[in-house]
Amino acid sequence: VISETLEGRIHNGRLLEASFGHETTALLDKAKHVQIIACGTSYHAGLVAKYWFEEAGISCNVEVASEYRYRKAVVPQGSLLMTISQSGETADTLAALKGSRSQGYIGSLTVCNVPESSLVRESDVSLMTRAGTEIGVASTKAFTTQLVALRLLTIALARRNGLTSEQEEVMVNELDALPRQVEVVLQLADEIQMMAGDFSDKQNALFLGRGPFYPVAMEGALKLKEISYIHAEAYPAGELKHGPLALVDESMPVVCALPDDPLLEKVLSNLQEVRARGGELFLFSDHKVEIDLDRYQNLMLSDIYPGTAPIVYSIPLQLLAYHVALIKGTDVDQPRNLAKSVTV
Ligand code: F1P
Repeated sequence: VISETLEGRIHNGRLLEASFGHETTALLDKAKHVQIIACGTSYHAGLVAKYWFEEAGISCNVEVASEYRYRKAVVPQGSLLMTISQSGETADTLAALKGSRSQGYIGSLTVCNVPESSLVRESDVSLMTRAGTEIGVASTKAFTTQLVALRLLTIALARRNGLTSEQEEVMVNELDALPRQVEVVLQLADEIQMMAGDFSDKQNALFLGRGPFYPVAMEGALKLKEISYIHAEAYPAGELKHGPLALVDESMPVVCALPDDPLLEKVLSNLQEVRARGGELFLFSDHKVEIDLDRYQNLMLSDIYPGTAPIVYSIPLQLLAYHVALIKGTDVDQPRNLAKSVTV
């Protein structure tokens, strides 16, 4: 087992490049296809990575381990199995990895937070997220660090497909700017607390997103469910008209991240549909985005880079769930019915 850290090469506190050891690099170089397997929050991190890997020209599928382990998967030639897990002990993910041995994968790589875990022991190479101890049952910092790890992997994979040194520098600089951007988002806590007040009497909430912000919306909905017990669902914004719109009325809060990206106009038109049915909008938008809607609450985020925007926009959604839970008086660290590691 090759255990590597993910800082890349750091000089004077600056990330200079994303570099992995030669065993990891050799495995990444051979991979024609990536199959990601994970559960819960880690699965959502994998879904974000799918968008990133595909942008880099690498084909990728993502599946929950609890299904994959029982399926007779047909594995394309040259496939790399990638597992993602905070604990490294999730029984479904571990079983999927063990079962994959006879399926013809070129190797297995895990993105994990616990060096001495079973998943790390059972994988060919492992990348440690080093998020520290997750005290709460609901993953938060494990999620953001998993995304950082997956972004570094995206750089490594993109190199094979002709990533220029200028493009690589942009991607590395985006990661380097993350700590400062996260600090700024954390300063929105008071405003997010105010927003959270409007959720405490709600039974349901809808989270919308497009592109990599769809899995970000899934993660926002999961956090709200896990710690505040409000029923929350995420939908790709374009699917709204295929069913969930029937649920939207004045009592339905709709949460949406609005980064400055190519799908923005489409998302805004989906939000018009929500407003036309009286749905209450809670938005987190890039400061450059012009919002032409009749009523909404919005918090603005500035100078967020496109490559790392899914990481930054996850944080206000985590904070929203946290403040709703505090207002409702639920235990944010120990939600009912949930275990930190699901080992059975
Ligand atoms: C997967 C997971 C977590 C969730 C909870 C139950 O764990 O679904 O995402 O927050 O703790 O387990 P892991 O494989 O990432 O440790």
